[in-house]
Amino acid sequence: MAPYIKNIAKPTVLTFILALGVVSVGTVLFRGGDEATEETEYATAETENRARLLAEFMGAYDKEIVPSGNVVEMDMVAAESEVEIFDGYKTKVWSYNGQVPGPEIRIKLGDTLKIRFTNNLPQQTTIHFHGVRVPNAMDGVPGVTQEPIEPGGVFTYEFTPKDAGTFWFHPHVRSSEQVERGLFGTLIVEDETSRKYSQDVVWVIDDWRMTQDKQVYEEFNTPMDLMHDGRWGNVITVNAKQNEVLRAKAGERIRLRLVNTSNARVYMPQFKNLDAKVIAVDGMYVKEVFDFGELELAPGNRIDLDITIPKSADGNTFTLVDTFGRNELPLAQIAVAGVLQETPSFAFPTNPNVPEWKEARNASIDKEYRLNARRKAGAGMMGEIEWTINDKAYPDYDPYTFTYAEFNTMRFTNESSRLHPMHLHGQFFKVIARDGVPVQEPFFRDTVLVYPKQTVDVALVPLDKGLWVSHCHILEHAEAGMMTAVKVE
Ligand SMILES: [Cu+2]
Repeated sequence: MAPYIKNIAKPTVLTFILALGVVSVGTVLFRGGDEATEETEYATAETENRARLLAEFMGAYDKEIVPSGNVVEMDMVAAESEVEIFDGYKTKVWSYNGQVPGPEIRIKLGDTLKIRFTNNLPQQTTIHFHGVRVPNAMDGVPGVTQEPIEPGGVFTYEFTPKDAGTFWFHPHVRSSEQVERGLFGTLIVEDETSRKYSQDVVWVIDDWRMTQDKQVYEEFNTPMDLMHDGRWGNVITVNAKQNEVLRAKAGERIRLRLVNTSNARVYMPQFKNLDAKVIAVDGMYVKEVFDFGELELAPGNRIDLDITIPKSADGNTFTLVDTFGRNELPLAQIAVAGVLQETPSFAFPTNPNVPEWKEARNASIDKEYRLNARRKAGAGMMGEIEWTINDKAYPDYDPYTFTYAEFNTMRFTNESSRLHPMHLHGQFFKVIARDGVPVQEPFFRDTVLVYPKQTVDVALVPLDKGLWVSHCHILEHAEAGMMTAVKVE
């Protein structure tokens, strides 16, 4: 694997070293005494440490993608439609191409995806491709990267993904309503060299608040939703079914991709009596695989599993259960019938170049996001609340600037007593500490769950320039102001 930022990192390290010289000279000229010396030593150590952390990042992403010239073109229409989620009932939804989940788009790394999109909804909309490092103008954020697409309007999304993995897409206009009504789909970017899994399957996990007659409950952003952890529903579906079953043979090796498209519900999924290894998180391969079962799948998150069905399991059923809440909830099943004689054999796909960043603990925190809520100005005692980042509710925000291709750190400080899965567009980051205690997560993320009153420190080397929003992926919180933006330049 060629180091991705080979060309960038070397001059940048050099720049650090040059900067060091300037700092030392400046200090000697204008300040004197031990205090200044200590300060200088500290600054020197910090700068050198950051240079090493940046060097450690080299090669962490896929090699630089050269578009293959193969363009995958498709039409996509968002419109009102009906689907059968419950046997014998038609549920009114908003959907992409008449399907819920929307299309499972599969392309190969290097392919260019071109989507001619038509908005036949009664509202404005856009499409955001979650986790995909797209050119900024393709990021689908109204007022930031594009104008909203009016009812009847069209827009062409075209980009070449830079990373292989499991991604998904959804509107970024009134998303707490539009996603809940059924607007989401998946984008699978396959590796250039495919591995011979017996099956490669996506399970889209969604949570709905339905009425007795199996329709989407049409009050969105209720005061209760806003005050709590957003809209938690009463029906959980996998691929828009309540009883999704994956049929497999004993001995099969399956890549199973879990995607949480829920507005607000957090899962801690586990398989009962089935050994599954996590090979990717939020689309990106992990440094080394680990046992599945203790990783939250918060709204926006993806977890890719590598599962070998034991040869002895003919006739068995394995259930994926959610263990996040007090009661275990069954989500979907793998039903085993028959035996595959030869289990596919190959090494777990991993990315050994994910940096450990052990010394990130010694780097200072560059930016902080304080997450909180307040009553809206002029609202009464029972009035609406708004969710804030650094005391501002979107569209009011102060963008932070991150330096392109350098080591940056950021802290999410949750001052509230609610959950906030924080998502950053256009960049991957790595969690380096929780509540100030260094942690080792052997993977990058694009969304991290921040628990009440917790701080989560992350580090990133941004490689994609532009203005990128960062927001809580509890869509009701985002809709009520919990969104800001960072500039990468
Ligand atoms: Cu939130």
